[in-house]
Amino acid sequence: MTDNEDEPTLFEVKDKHLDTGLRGIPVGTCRTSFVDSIKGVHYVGYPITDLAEMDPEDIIFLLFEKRLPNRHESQEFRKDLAARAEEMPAGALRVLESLTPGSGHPMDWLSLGIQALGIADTTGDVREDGLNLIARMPELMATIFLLRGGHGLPESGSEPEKGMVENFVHLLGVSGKDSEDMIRVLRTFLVLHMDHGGGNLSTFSGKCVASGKASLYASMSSAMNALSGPLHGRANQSCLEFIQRIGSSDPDKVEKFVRSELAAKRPVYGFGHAVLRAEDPRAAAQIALGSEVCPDDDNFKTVKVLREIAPKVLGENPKISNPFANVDVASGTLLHAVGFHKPEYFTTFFGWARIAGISAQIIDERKARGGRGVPIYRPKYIGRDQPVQRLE
Ligand code: HAX
Repeated sequence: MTDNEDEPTLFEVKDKHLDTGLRGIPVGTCRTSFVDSIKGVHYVGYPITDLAEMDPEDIIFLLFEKRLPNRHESQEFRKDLAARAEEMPAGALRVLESLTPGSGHPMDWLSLGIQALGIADTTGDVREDGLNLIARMPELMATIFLLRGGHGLPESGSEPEKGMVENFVHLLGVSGKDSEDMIRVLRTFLVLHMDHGGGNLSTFSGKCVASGKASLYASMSSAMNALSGPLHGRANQSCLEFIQRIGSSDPDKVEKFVRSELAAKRPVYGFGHAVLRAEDPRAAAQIALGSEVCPDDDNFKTVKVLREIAPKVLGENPKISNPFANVDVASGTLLHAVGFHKPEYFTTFFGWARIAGISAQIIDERKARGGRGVPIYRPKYIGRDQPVQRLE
């Protein structure tokens, strides 16, 4: 691993590690978060459950500055984000108006919207661009929701001083009692999804592209494309669809359903993880929130029963490294319960959240090596099955 004999060997790459998607192979350092296989993700050392109820803006500050803000800093940071949102080059989003409502997947619209904002307003400074994009996400998200639904551009003017989530809900035209639970669930959703170490596919992809000195917007658009895959961010959409297919909270029926899905070689959504080896604390946090916000929701009742039954059934198969609930087990159910009825939009919330963590990690990588930055990514691939051929 290292030419320097004084340094410990971190990992010896063997033939069996090739073609495994870099599983477990150390490639860098991450200052924003780490994932403990039992205790889950920690942001800058804080366990995620300690942060779940905090303001999303304060958590963005934490990921960028590597410390929580004091009250004054928190207020100033929110003002800064609001000012950046006011400067949004909203005309750039007209490109989304040219798309047919309902066409494609919302993640494709998100990726395109980010590129459009970048075309209009890249400063070239990844920190500036990251903060600008974070500040402008509520309006971009609301624009995507409304245009895709055939409702035209947001009618209510943007009010970024309300807060990011509050402004998004306001731009959707939701107000009063209906907006309260929506805001509560979305704020927690954003905090829980902002970062998850350095090696998850979307974060890694964003940093890879950024390492070639691409702009923050181009890097983030690539990250969103990576997130859109059904094995990655789009799993939260599949999870709600899975829960709705169960359609019962009768324990016997739930168990029968889980067994029949496994027999049909289909995934039991909301369970298992590549790194975690216990229930994801983000699942527990969302189930606790659901018990307050939507205890009588039918999907939520199914989630609670599934959380008990699925680990027992999955645990019978020794091949499955982690039979416990993951972050996606309840997130879609909560979003549905507070009024977001179309699961295909759920991954855009994940993307919105992740922009904070990925931006912070890109900034950190640009500062590495005394400001020279992490060099352009270039892992090694071993040539195989390619005998030298000479032209006659
Ligand atoms: N249902 C059915 N089979 C499962 C399973 C589950 N929940 N979890 C693991 N397995 C299977 C795997 O498919 C794999 O089978 P093969 O050997 O035939 O390939 C075997 O058990 C061993 O898998 P593993 O080592 O325990 O887990 P992986 O790292 O390969 O996979 C996954 C991790 C999250 C992809 C997997 O657990 C899964 O498919 N879960 C269901 C889908 C889901 O909830 N995804 C969201 C994950 C959260 C996340 O990261 N979101 O971004």
